[in-house]
Formats: sequence, structure tokens, C-alpha cells
Amino acid sequence: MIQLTLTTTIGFLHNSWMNYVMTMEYPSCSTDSQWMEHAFTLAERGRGAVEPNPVVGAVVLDAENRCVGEGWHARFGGPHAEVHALAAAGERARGGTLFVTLEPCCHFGKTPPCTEAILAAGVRRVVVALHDPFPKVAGGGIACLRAAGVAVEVGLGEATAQVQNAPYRKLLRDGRPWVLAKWAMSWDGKIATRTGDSRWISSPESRALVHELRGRVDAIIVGRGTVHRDDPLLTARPAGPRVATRVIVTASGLLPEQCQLRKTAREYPTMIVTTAPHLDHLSGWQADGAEIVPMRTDDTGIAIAALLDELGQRRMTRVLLEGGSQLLGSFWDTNCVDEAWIFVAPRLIGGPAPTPVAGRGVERLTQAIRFENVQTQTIGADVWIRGIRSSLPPEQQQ
Ligand code: AOF
Ligand code: ZN
Repeated sequence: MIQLTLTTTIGFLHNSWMNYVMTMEYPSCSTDSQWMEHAFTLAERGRGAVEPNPVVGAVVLDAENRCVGEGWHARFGGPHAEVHALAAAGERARGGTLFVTLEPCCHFGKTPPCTEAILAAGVRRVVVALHDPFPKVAGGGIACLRAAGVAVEVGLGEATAQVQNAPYRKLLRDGRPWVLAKWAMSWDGKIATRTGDSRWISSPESRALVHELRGRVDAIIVGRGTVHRDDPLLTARPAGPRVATRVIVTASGLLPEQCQLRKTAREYPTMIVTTAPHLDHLSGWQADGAEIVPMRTDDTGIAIAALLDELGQRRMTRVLLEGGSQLLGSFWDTNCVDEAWIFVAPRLIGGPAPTPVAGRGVERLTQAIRFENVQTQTIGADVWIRGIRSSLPPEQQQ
């Protein structure tokens, strides 16, 4: 009897302590939009670890609208966001609400359908930000929950959800990865001095952020000129959740015989994209561990569209374009840049020094494609600017 009372008391104390910890751990928001915002933040934790899957976040509220569980899709092949969040909530999910950034799946993939877990948990209401375009889901998850009597609301935070999973959506839609172009430049828009000195334009804080990004993308792409000029290693330091393939684009097949990329071609995946007549130039690289991939050309050099098709076939979801200006120009001229990250450093270089994007360019300002979703932030001494290329034709952009 005493034993039982003691156990019950300890159980009670344990439960209240757990509740205390839980209230400390989970945020308290007052609106549906704030809960969805929190789910978007959770989803980001999977970036770089889940691709080619989408990043997804989920929050569970109990019947009194207190947060009792949260989760995110944390690794490719692992449980989905809803499953983690519902497991954390346990019985407290019954009669509650689930916020999820993407339509719950209704198919058996590497894991069982999330719709089954939601129905088993007894959730009364599900708020979804975005339809899942994956053909095996595509509205089926929402229909399944509604058919079982769950109140499903779709579209809260849809614009944010579209941007958050733009790479996933692009790979599904076009079979090509999302291209993020990044450069650092001085206040007068130069990426090096007139003698080619480029180390370093941006601050250590900006460079650390780029390493963080490198550890979450499928490929890092550079042109031949960058290999000659900078002798880059193109790895993430420290390593992130993903090891990017280093892609070197050289239509002429010319590359230095000695360089860091070649020395490390067995340690980090290295792919050289060239044209069929120049494959022979690269036999030494191949012997040292690089993969040589022939590609067709167009009037800009290597056909960028064909390169992106190749990377998409490998199910690469997001790739980082690090330059130089010739390659960036080719990507830009062929409308193949989706997003740009620019670090503007408070230095003035002057003179006939290179700018970030060469290529053909446009003749008139009305033809210049604009960026949307523009965000700016200071980082170290620099300003970090991000934006997504408008999908509208120039005449419809404001
Ligand atoms: C969800 N919640 O957190 C995610 C979903 O390969 P699998 O089995 O992991 O399934 C991948 C597909 O599941 C992916 O293409 C997308 O349709 C969906 N991802 N769905 O309900 C999640 N990550
Ligand atoms: Zn699922």
C-alpha cells in the first residue's frame, strides 16, 4: 500500500515535472499562423538531410490548444514529421489539432502512410500549408482524412511553404535541381581585383555561412576559370549532413594538372563535365578518381539545360553555383538560376576588375529579370542579400 502510494506520488511528481519541462520546451503561440510559422522553423532542421524528399515540420496541440508535440522529417528514409510529432504527443493528441507544412502522405513508401498515424492518434483538426505534388499523394492525403471525418484546412502559409519546398517541387516538376548562385562582392560590385586577387572579399562570418550551405547541397558547381584562379577545395568545413559532388564545367577539357580538387578526388565526389572531343585530356583526372561526363554544347558553351537534366537524373535537389562570372553568365542567360545569395562587403576595389555575372546580358532594363522574396540581413561586416528569380516575364514584373 505504502509502496503503491509512493510510486503514485513519484509518478505524479514525475508527470508534473515532465509537464513543466514540456511547457519550457514547446513555444506558446496564440494564432494558427504562429503555429504554422513554428512548423516552418522545425521543417528547416531537415534541410540537407532529407533530399530528394521535402522538408516538413509538424506541431500537435491538445484539445485545449496547448502544444504537446512537435516534429520534423529529419533524414531521408526516416519517419515523417507528423509521426515524430504524434509520438511526442501520445494520448494528448486525441481531440487536438495537427499543423503540418505539407499534405500528409497516404501511401506506403519507405514508411507507412502518415494519414494512418493521424487517424490512430484521434486528431480532430488538421491544418495543412501546401498540397503535396508527389503523384502518389497529390490530394489523396487530404481526401483520406476528410473521408474519415477529420476537419482539414488547406492553405495557411501556402506562399511560405511553396518557397520552402521550391527545390523539391522543381525536381518533381522539371526533373532538374534548384540552382542557388552565390557570390561575394565589394561595394562597387567587383568579385576580385584587376590582378585576380579574391581572397577574401567577404567577412569570416559570411564565409562560415557559405560552408554551412555547402554542407546541405547536392552539388557545388564551378567553371574552369575558377579552378585555375582560386584552386578551390569546394568542401564544407566543418562537414554538414550532406557531401556535395564537386562539379567542374570545362567545355575545352583544360584543367590544371596539379590542384586541390584533383588531389582530393578520391575523398570527395568530383565530376568533370566536358565535351566529347576533349574527354582524352582528362584521363589523368579519371585515374585520380574523378568522374568524367560528356555533355552537349550550345552557343554559351556546355549546354546548361543538359547539365541540369543530368544532375536531376541523379536526383540532385539543390545545387550551389559558386562561379566564376563566365559560368554564372551562361546560367543567367539561359534562365537557369533560381535563387541568389549575395554578400556585399564594405570595400571598394575600383579599376577594370571582374563583376559577378558575365555572359550576354540584356540590352534594355525592361528585359532584366527581377528577384522576389528579397531578404537582407547584416552578417559580420557584410550585408547578405537573398532573393528568388521571378518566374514572371519581365514585362509583368513590378
Ligand atoms: C509527409 N510528411 O514529413 C514527408 C512527406 O520515401 P518516403 O517513404 O519517405 O516518402 C517520400 C514521400 O513522402 C515524398 O515524396 C513526399 O511525397 C512525402 N513526404 N510526407 O506526410 C513528411 N517528408
Ligand atoms: Zn508521411
